[in-house]
Amino acid sequence: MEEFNERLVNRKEAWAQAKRGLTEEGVPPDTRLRENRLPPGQHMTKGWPVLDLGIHPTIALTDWTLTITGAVAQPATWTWEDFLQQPPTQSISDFHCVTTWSTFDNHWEGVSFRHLMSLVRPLPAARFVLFSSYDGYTVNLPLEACDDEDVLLACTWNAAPLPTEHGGPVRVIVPKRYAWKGAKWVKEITFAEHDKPGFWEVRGYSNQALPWDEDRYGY
Ligand SMILES: Nc1nc2c(c(=O)[nH]1)N[C@H]1C(S)=C(S)[C@@H](COP(=O)(O)O)O[C@H]1N2
Ligand SMILES: [Mo]
Repeated sequence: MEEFNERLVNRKEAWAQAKRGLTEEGVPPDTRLRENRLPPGQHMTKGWPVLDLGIHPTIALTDWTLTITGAVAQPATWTWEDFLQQPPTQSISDFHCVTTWSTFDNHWEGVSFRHLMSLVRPLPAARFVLFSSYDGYTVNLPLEACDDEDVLLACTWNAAPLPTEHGGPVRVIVPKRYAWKGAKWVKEITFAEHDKPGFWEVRGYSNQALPWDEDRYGY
């Protein structure tokens, strides 16, 4: 097993520690619909930077599986064939990394989270969703953040297969949260009664991660 890029992890962790409890004033919600598409403190970047723990797992499509488990009526493990058999969905969204870069108008195609939910049927007690990935990464979200029309398991970006370094074959996209909430190389999705902070959430980053509230850091 490769090691995480420890310098990067330490740097981001120290940054969150220094900034603990700080938020900027949120901007009015309608602002984002007009001229200003950049959440506070963000800048637009060219291209699409790669940001992760430094491990890029290459998973042969024949070995790839996605397990959906926990507080659901119908747990599932999908092979790549199973994934391709789901109805495809498309969505266009902006992407905001907590390190302040943003990209606009990403075209995603994949399987919508709502479709996945309709198959596995979360139990009434399920209130959180925990994602884990082939690189050892984990991230958590409230169920209501995932139960949204623009949340998907993406396998293409701008009409091409999602490159490995960006989380291919399949990554999660949650446009209304900072990008760390979207697990690259997603391997397992667990519906849960209780929350469980993920990789960055235990290292000083916000549990909610709302870009328009500049909600970057934990307390
Ligand atoms: N599995 C996994 N997913 C991850 C990460 C990671 O390290 N591992 N990094 C997160 C962070 S901090 C960001 S900003 C985005 C970056 O996605 P990109 O490299 O495609 O730009 O992925 C998120 N998802
Ligand atoms: Mo990030």
